[in-house]
Amino acid sequence: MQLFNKLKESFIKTKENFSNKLKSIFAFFTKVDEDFLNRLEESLIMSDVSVTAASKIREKLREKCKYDNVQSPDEILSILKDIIISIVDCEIEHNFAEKNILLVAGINGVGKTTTIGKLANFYKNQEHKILIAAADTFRAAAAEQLELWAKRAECEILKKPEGTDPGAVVFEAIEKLKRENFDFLICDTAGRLHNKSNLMAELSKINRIIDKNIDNSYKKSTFLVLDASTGQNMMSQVEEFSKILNINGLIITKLDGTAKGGAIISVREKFPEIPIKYIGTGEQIEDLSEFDSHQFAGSIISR
Ligand SMILES: Nc1nc2c(ncn2[C@@H]2O[C@H](COP(=O)(O)OP(=O)(O)OP(=O)(O)O)[C@@H](O)[C@H]2O)c(=O)[nH]1
Ligand SMILES: [Mg+2]
Repeated sequence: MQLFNKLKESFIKTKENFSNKLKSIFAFFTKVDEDFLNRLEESLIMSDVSVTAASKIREKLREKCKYDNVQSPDEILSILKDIIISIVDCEIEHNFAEKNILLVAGINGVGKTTTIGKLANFYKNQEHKILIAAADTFRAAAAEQLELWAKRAECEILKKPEGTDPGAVVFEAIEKLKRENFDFLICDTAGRLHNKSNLMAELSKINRIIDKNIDNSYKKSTFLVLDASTGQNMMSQVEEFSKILNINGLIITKLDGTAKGGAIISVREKFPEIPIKYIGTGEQIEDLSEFDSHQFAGSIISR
């Protein structure tokens, strides 16, 4: 319950944004007609829901209301909530593999390093033995920032001097992972290099090194971190990184500070095959939650 309240708080700006718009639609409400559906669609689009997703929601709502002869605003909201759940729903993974490698990618400043600290803490609390690899060797002090997180989470880190080949860091970390029997290796990566093609080439190389040096007794997952405050821009980031990486999950950060949480619906509608694994709801180590579609929809849709 406490967690749910905390999550609700994190979505407060998105919720305000949504509910203010819904209120103004329902102020003129008489029945579910074209005028009402148009207004609802518009207000979704103004809440960072993509045009495609908004029109899908509108059509589903129209069908359902016609079929069930729905009239009251409360019934409509409850249907709207279910439609949103059906779009954003993803499975939560309750059991982790015995040996895991997580590659964490994303553009600069989205929250990769912070999220790795939170993830390490999250897995550590479930009695797993964690190693973090500081494969962002480009930005000055990146490894030191990660080291602070490793200290907070009380887990080991492998770091090398600035400018070291990040592939070499990851290679060494994999050796250590095998030798010392860690349950998780989490690799931080750079968000910015000299230019974008360098960044993508470096990530591809790190990715290849991981694939070459593990057998299938390891479960490798590639997570893309996205900053919710960039709204629908998240979609082009998924597209870009998908060109070079097989992304297994998304982590959406900074939901606590933005009204653009509606963009989550757009992302899930556009990339239904890529689940949202975690959400970031603040700057502290415990501000990470597994993404839960019911909680998300319940937090943003209410009167
Ligand atoms: N409010 C809030 N801030 C966050 C969250 N996650 C990260 N931040 C902040 O975002 C800023 C950037 O975080 P980093 O973890 O350094 O981001 P990064 O992706 O590693 O950045 P680069 O290494 O430069 O590419 C920091 O000030 C974090 O405290 C979140 O969920 N909520
Ligand atoms: Mg970083």
